[in-house]
Amino acid sequence: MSEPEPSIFTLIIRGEIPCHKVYEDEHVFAFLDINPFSPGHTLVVPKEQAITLDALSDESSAAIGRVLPRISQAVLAVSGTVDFNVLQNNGEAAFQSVSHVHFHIIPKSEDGSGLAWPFKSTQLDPDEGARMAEQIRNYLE
Ligand code: DGP
Repeated sequence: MSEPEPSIFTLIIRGEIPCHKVYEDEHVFAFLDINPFSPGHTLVVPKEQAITLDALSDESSAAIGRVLPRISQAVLAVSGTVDFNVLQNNGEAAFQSVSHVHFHIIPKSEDGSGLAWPFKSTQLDPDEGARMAEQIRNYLE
């Protein structure tokens, strides 16, 4: 099978497009978002070019999980914030614009910069909830 076209993040990881890098290890690369929601807004990206999180290997997932808290601590310390969101979009309808898995670390400051709440919630129906949870448990077995 032929290699996929490199994503813009793969080009950044390879050093072919400049970025403000903040972290790199064998599996993970992190840099400042070019369109920050707030100062310090950072993207944490697996070097593996999976498009969405559900397609990411266990190895890359573990590597991301290992460093997300530590990179968050650094972003918070430097941006002088305490609150933050970790945002991870998958698919166009879910606001993903770059087809390469990435986690946003977005400081939320008291002056209001950062993410605003755009989501609409509903009430979980108990029967539907029981059915859905059982199906997911079965799938995971
Ligand atoms: P998402 O909507 O979750 O796919 O977010 C993609 C983010 O990637 C968006 O916040 C802007 C950022 N981005 C896109 N292209 C570049 C780039 O070339 N450099 C940097 N630093 N960030 C980029």
